[in-house]
Amino acid sequence: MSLLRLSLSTILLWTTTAWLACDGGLVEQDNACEDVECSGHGLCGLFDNQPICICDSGYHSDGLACIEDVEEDDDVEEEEEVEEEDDLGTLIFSNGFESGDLEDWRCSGNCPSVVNSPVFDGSYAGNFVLTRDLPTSYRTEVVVNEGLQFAFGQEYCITMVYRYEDWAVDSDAECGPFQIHTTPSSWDDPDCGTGSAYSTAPFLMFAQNDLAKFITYGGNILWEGPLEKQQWLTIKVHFRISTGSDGFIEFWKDGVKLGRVEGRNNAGVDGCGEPQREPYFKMGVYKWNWKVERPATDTTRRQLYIDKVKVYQK
Ligand SMILES: [Ca+2]
Repeated sequence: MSLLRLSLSTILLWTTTAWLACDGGLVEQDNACEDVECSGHGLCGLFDNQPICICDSGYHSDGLACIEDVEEDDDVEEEEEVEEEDDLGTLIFSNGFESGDLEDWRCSGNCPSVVNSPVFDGSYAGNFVLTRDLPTSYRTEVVVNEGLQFAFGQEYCITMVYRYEDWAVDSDAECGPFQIHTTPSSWDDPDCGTGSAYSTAPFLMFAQNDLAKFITYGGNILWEGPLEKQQWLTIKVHFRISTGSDGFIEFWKDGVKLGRVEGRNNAGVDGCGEPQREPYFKMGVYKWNWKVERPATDTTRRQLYIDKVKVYQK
């Protein structure tokens, strides 16, 4: 079967928390999904403040219908290909924590630490720990100090290495090891409100239960597989962010190409109708349900290591 779709558990998550940008952009439009039945094969969720169908596995959305997948899907290539030593482009950012500190990074929430064991490359790696009793109970992330944004219409490659360390199975999901975060113009507009301004991310990685997932714009799961702990994992993403039809995203894990999706992958306007600015790179752990006390699971700790982050422009 081709493109994997959102699981039922993720659908429930969507409807209860509206993880529109992996950033808690809760949109209160309870009526928007009224009378939307999704052909009986999915559930309605909000996306760019509009109802869409989040279809069951084996189905994909077509308007407000859920259509059964066929083996051949023009949008997605799922053949496994061994990564070629291709031209990644011009290196525009590289950090493997080799300064021994966070000199290239600015913390969002709690700061990670820099450790000398385990490392994938060189002498140091970033150690991202999130526990519920930290000053920020839901976020240990960093962004690039000088800013790292992705121009619309431009091709980039991101490569990075990460390692889930302490990651008990939890039905309550989180972003990690990275997300490409939208930049709504209305972010700081008090008339709009931060939550309302967000829209769905171009792509991000996500963990839930015992699965790791690579999720693209609109909530499509481009890849999901076992959440492999205590081993270094390598990913590469080749992409063009676009508010039009010429966007694409390709994803490799451990040298194996796992999918490609084409088309629009960033909203043209934010949740308050203002133009979107270029999205930016953010990495670490973001577990939005820990923002508030929820009757969820008893998991209290997340830890991952990150090393050898590189960004290329093609
Ligand atoms: Ca390193």
